[in-house]
Amino acid sequence: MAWPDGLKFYPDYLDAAAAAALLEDIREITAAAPLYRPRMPRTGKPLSVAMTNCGPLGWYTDKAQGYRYLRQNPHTNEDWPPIPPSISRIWDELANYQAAPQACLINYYDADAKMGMHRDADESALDAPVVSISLGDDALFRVGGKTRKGPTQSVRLTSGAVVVLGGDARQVFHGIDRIYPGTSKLLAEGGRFNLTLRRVTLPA
Ligand code: MD3
Ligand code: FE
Repeated sequence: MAWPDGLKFYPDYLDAAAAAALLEDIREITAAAPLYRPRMPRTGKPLSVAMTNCGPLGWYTDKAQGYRYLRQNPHTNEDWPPIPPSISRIWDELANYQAAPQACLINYYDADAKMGMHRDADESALDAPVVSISLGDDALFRVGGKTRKGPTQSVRLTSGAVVVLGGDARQVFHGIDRIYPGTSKLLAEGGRFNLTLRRVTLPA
């Protein structure tokens, strides 16, 4: 089975020094906008992944209002921290899009966290790619097609890997089946960060 059209995989995009520098920037962001446990719409069931954001918009979910993008962090009532150059440069290098990213969702996976198969559909700018950056422990990423049925394939995402999901791949089902604890020494506490850079609204 071939990769979905528009999925580009860069396994070793960041070297160890670049990954460490990016992690320092993530530490500053999580100091200002601490990781929280998002909750599913309606049920209020917590996700196993902890999240925060940087950028003008942040992806958020809670029981009462469900999935949406917010200009301010409901936990601090402040703007989300800005996207640092260590992150925005990766969009500039790979996204091939005429406008800047508006949201950088920061996911943190501990040894037991996973993310079920889903599509990212809360953005209007579906012509823009999503750029994903992995740091820390390896993860088993699963990608399918545009419907929930049908074949899937899996790839192990290692620290420093970048995936660009554009074109048809922008709307495919995907998820994280598991983390491989202890496979990276980058995070002292273990686990994995994944950053996804997103354009939310259509550029003017
Ligand atoms: C394919 N994150 O935050 S990144 C997410 O590793 C998300 O944390 C996973 O799925 C993670 O929504 C996977 C790879 C990825 C991200 C966004 C996509 C794949 C995608 C959007 C559309 C299609
Ligand atoms: Fe996703």
